[in-house]
Amino acid sequence: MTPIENSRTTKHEALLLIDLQNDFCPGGSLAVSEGDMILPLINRIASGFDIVVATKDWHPKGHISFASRHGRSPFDSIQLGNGEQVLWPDHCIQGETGASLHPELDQRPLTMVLHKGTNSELDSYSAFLENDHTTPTGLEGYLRMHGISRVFICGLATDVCVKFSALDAVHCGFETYVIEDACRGVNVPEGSVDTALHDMTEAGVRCIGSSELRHVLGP
Ligand code: VGL
Ligand code: ZN
Repeated sequence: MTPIENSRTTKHEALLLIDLQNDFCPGGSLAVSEGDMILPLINRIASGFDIVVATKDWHPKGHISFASRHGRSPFDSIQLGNGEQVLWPDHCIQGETGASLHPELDQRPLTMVLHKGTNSELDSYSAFLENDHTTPTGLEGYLRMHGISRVFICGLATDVCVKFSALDAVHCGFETYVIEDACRGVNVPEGSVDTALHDMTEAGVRCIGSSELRHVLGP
């Protein structure tokens, strides 16, 4: 019997959709400029993959990354046990509307939804490891179980969770692509998105445009 081939991607490729949540889109508490504009493109890309993981930043109230917990202003940074922690406005609180996936995201292609940042005392930017760079989220095991060797990453925010996810993907040994035009960044301070793209490229991440995904999107 011939194998059933119903996808344009190979069996070894997965798509990671990072933090496409209301709070990171215009109107949200940590809105990324144009964060919602990438959703139509992401929906087109996702429909071509068999394995699609959506991550959700999913913080308890009073999370250690919230400026309000420390009586500080958003975007200040402080020293914590694991190094520098940027302080953010309260965002993506478990079960609240701000933490929901954006309504324009087509959820039908999703094969897994991963919640991260759930420990009130530890932040988690990367989809693979929490910010102690040790505690696994389980994503690596999920991808390996499905025989994945190549990952494509897009979403929010280029200079925070997309960046740390891509760096860890490389460290885990995945061939790693970031689809630049399917990402948007916080860009505080100004220039952070360019620095992130540079750092990712240095580390072995391939930063590409969605037009290079012809095998997924069609001609
Ligand atoms: C993120 C800041 C704080 C992100 C998450 O998803 O990029 N940024 N928490
Ligand atoms: Zn967060």
